[in-house]
Amino acid sequence: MNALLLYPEFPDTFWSFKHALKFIRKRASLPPLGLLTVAAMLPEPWAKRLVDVNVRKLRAKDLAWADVVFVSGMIAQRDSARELIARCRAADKTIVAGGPLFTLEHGQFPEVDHFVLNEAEETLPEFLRDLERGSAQRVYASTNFPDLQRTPAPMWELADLSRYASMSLQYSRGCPFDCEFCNITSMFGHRPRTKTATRVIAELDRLHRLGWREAVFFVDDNFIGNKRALKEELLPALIRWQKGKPGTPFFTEASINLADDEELMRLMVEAGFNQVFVGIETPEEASLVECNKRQNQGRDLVADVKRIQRAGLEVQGGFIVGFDHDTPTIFQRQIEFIQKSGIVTAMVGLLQAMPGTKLHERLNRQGRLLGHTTGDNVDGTTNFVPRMNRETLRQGYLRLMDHLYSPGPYYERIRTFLREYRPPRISRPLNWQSLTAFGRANLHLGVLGRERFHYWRLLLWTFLRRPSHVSLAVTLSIYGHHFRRIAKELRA
Ligand code: B12
Ligand code: SF4
Repeated sequence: MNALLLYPEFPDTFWSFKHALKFIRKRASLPPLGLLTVAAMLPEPWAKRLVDVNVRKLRAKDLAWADVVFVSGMIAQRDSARELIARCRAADKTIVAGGPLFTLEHGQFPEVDHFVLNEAEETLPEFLRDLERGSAQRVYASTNFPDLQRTPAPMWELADLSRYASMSLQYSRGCPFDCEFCNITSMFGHRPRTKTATRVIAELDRLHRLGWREAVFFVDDNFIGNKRALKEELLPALIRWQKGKPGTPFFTEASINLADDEELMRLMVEAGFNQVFVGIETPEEASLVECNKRQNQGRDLVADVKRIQRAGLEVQGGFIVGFDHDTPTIFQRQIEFIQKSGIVTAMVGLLQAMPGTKLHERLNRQGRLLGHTTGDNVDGTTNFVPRMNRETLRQGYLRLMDHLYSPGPYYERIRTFLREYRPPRISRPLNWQSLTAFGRANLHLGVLGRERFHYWRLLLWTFLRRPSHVSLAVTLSIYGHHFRRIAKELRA
């Protein structure tokens, strides 16, 4: 059996990092870990091939080779998934679909032969058994949350690693919190399920053997869901693993209560973590209550962010506007908050109601739903009737994005952040990729770019005041270039 694993294209958005990836000559930020994991669960004798359309085109000869096509994707990849499925259908291939898009919307893909939904550890074995017997059903679904001990190491060897900026690896699934707009708990449950430290180290060893020496993203929903396991098992194991190696930087996602635990932050930094994405959402307390973001309520969020930065972790922040309690003052308040906190990579989205969330249920009850979500909350659209006037919300959002990413405020934020940030424990030797990226940044940002004055001023400031952060300052300047381009496209 020849199994083709197919990953649809992402739209060009803030998260695609497309305009930044060009500086390091990469095609995508991360490989499709779900498909690589599914590949490892398929029978060993099957031949497997991955086509990630973000990295290379799907060719007719790939389809001719395949007996069965396994398609994955998120809602944001819906359009590309449709196109790819139509091509597979035209080539008369058996199509099997799974992953978040299909788990939530399988009713909308009549051309797909088999849906293997939810977590593949639960549903795939039964499908494979039925397929072998010639009695495969149309839909396999499950409400169980499997033990991650059953998850095999992903088959990274199927991906052309050189095309990606970072690799991803998963330690846990699930989150103890219950934010109204988030579908993580309905998809993966409240109880964080973790792999053992031994398993994670084996996966890292595998990546290392494949020659991977760049950053690794722990794609956990909330990395600190089980603090005890982290402190006693995983982080000490990662610290030992890093010893004697040039140093692999790690990054992840965590809730703001990370700021309360000095020991945890110290261990994470020692283990090689230098970046963490935190859902901050809003400085408006009433909106935090509205969306049940308990862990963010009643706190000095700016002070929390600074504490994490001082520990040696760059904070990337997720922010939302469009809550029922937001008034037109929210845009300026978000700007002030973000500038003060020095969160350089601030992903501000318009609230969208994703299927499977409590928000979706509430808006449905209130008769306010307008249709499908695009699945990409930074594209300036929303799928429900907001309390704020719709046009005021959209215009306020566009102004907020323009302001945050225009050169003045953006470069100012980098300085605010670098003043606070402690040098990371894992320092990377300069390599050819960083040197050429530096050359390209000097040309595109320092000579051709509208931001040239800000760019050179930042480099001079960093060189004099924070010399160990010059390369980070260049990286953040490159991200800024991407964000500005996307903000411009958003307005167009
Ligand atoms: C890593 C990640 C990313 C990476 C993706 C990199 C990549 N190439 O895959 C990046 C950072 C780019 C990203 C971006 C976005 N993401 Co994202 N992301 C994740 C995250 C944290 C982990 C995904 C992962 O790798 N998991 C590990 C693997 C092993 O699990 P898995 O993919 O779920 O696969 C399992 C099953 O789903 C199943 N499976 C998966 N595929 C298939 C296929 C077949 C055939 C079968 C049988 C089974 C199967 O088997 C696997 C093993 O059980 C998830 C959260 C989560 N826990 O899933 C969100 C998540 C997938 N992202 C989400 C969203 C919304 C986004 C954005 C749209 C964010 C935004 N602000 O709008 C953007 C979209 C990108 C863009 N516009 O450019 C949502 C998706 C919701 C949905 N239903 O579509 C999630 C679930 C988080 C959330 N609740 O908000 N994301
Ligand atoms: S803390 Fe994050 S992952 Fe957990 S429920 Fe809230 S938004 Fe979702």
